[in-house]
Amino acid sequence: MIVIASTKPYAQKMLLDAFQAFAPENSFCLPDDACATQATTAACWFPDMDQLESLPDLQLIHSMGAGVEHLDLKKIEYKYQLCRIVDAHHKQGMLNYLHWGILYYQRCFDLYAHNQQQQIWHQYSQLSEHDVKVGIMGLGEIGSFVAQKLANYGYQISGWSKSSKSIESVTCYSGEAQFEQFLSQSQILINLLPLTTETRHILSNKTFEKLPKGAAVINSGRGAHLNSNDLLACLQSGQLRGAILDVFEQEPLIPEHPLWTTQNVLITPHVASHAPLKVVVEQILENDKRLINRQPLMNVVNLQRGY
Ligand code: NDP
Ligand code: OXD
Repeated sequence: MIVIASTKPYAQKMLLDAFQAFAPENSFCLPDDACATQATTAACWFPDMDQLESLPDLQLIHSMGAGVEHLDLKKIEYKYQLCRIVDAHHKQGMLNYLHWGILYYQRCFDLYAHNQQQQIWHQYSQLSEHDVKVGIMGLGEIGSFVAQKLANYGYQISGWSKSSKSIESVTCYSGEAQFEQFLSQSQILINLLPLTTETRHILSNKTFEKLPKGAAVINSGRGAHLNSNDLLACLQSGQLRGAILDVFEQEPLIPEHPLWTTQNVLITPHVASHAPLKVVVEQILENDKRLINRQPLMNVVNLQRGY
């Protein structure tokens, strides 16, 4: 039995609709239903952990997305297993979003949008993929896929991760010691890190000042990776050319936030990529089945690392 658990009304509705559409009848319930006492797995997005802790048979907390920072890992540790979604469509969706973002700068669409407001007709030179240096922070399930595909398109790709990696046609850096060298190669910096205590506010002055002057930033990791005051200052000074932001510390982004109206900032509402809901439901059901049959679970999160 799966219990659907989100404190966010939009996510609770989305999950309930998805389970109604794709799961067998009587295989899921809401936390207040009587059958929630039989739930072995919780499908979660910002769940109420106190409520979940009162369910006697619960063993598995399952994120409905790739990220798990919306969960209180301290409460999960030692008590529950934790799994997340890993999916091919999800990776492809992110590749599409990031390729669009790279082209936006590569082909100067940011400059043409600006020029249009002033009725300026000016043609910029056309860069090829080989002329564009892209740096990807995070070489996990999604980052390594994106890095490999973009390298195949002909971009000069560097990647940065915690442990060292080897990916064909991608220059791989790892750890604090190689971060600066990685940044110095990144005309377009993409963030695909998970949010942990180590990566919070990693997109700050200290990072931006090590990028080549006029670099662009695309944040499709998490909002709290970004120090938005530092971003605004670096856009103002010209250290950064622009930013594409998909994720925010508070979502939805509040109406009065200066990012909405800053020149050279392009905002999307946490849509860089979503796994299809059918896949989300199928993976959660499959993991619940494996749990009950005492088989190894898919896409287990390492609770010590926090991702
Ligand atoms: P993974 O857990 O598979 O990969 C995480 C990567 O980040 C790994 O390569 C890891 O290094 C690296 N990393 C973690 N901590 C550090 C650190 N301190 N220093 C350097 N590298 C580090 O995650 P996914 O690829 O599946 O997803 C990444 C994130 O993308 C998600 O957590 C989520 O926040 C975001 N996301 C956003 C979406 C959106 O629509 N905006 C959609 C999907 C995901 P190592 O390999 O050495 O462990
Ligand atoms: C996420 C997702 O973690 O959509 O953002 O999977």
